[in-house]
Amino acid sequence: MKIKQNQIQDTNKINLQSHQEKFDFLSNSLIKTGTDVQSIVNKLKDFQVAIPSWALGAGGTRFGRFGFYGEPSNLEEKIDDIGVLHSLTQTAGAVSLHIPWDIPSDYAAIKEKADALSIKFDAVNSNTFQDQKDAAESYKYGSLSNTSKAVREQAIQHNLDVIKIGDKLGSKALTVWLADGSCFPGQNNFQTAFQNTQDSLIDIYKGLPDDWKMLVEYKPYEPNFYSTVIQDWGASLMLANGCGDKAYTLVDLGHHLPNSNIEQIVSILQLKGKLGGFHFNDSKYGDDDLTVGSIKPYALFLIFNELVYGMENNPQNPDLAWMIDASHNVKDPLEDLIQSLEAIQEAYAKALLIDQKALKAAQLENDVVKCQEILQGAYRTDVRPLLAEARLKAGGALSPIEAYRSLNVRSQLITERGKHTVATGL
Ligand code: AOS
Ligand code: ZN
Ligand code: ZN
Ligand code: ZN
Repeated sequence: MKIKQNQIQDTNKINLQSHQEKFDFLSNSLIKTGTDVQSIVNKLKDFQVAIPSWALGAGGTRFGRFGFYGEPSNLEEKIDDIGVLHSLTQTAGAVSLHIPWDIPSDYAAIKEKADALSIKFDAVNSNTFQDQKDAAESYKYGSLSNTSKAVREQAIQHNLDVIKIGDKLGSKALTVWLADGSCFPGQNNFQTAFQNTQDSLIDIYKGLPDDWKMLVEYKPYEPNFYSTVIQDWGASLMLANGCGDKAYTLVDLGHHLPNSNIEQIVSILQLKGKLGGFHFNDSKYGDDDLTVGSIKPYALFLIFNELVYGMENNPQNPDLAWMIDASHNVKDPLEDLIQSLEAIQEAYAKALLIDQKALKAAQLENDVVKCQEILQGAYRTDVRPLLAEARLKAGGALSPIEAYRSLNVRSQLITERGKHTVATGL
């Protein structure tokens, strides 16, 4: 399944005139307020978000899983699916692989396929939260933090293997997310678990190529429900600092206790040059992994406000690895990812509309009302014509969901792959 340029252009024809009217109206009114519309459109065009290889099939919960027809059942098909997303949205130009779910059988062939679809290999993810077939040691009681040296060594070696696999594909970062922790008070010695994790991460770090980054993800709970070794950004930052300059904190939006001020975390990490990566999703309760922007779009906008500020003012912070970390229980995964990509671009565009100079001035005058007006003025603008314009310029669809449906992508995938396929993943 591959979408051709002329198919996209055909679907765009129906909406072209109304898009032009909407875009002209918006850009004329923005230009009057001194906004550089072209530069915003260009920034949107350049913004690429990695799709994780495990988000292309239906997820599930411990209560069950409802499959989705025509799911990709191997890495080639997963990359094909991302190709579909990228050709429609022009925003999904990268894949984030999960090892061992996605070990390529033929590296040259996979690279060629990804190249042909303009897809890059972003951060690679290790997995020490599941026992692998024929593994000598079990991660039941932890991996990098385990009290057993043999378990820790196995987990370290797995991460080193993941780096080697990623290196062959052109990845430049390793994301480490640990399920390590404890389910009951007294089960673990917090200090021993943390120190073991630090020492193990240092061993992995030693195997990191010079131009690579290590991204340390944190999460307050689940699957362990009493304590998690890397519970928050503070723990992640300490571990990253303990490793060295190439180690950074990774923020997953779903990995905070309720009402955490994520935008502030993001801001301070950038100030310290230590924000390395981002997992987008949305949630009402915890790590719900729902469609980006579906529950708390204003919070997402405030986070993007800090990201935009950081990208402009914090040269000490590197370029970030952007990824969607979502799970799909009831939606077509590809439609869900299209919605997420749209929500990310929308929040980014609104943040780019913020008049930073005026905001600074209002802050210096302690004009609290004005500060709020500036943020909310940007937030309340309907920026969708800017997104559509960026997609149009890049060769994408004016309305990706409409195009996906009118091109009957899912039914073609079912015809090609059959109904009862299962994607490897969560
Ligand atoms: C788990 O909760 C984390 O969000 C991870 O980033 C990710 O979902 C996992 O590593 C899947 O491989
Ligand atoms: Zn994540
Ligand atoms: Zn998560
Ligand atoms: Zn998540």
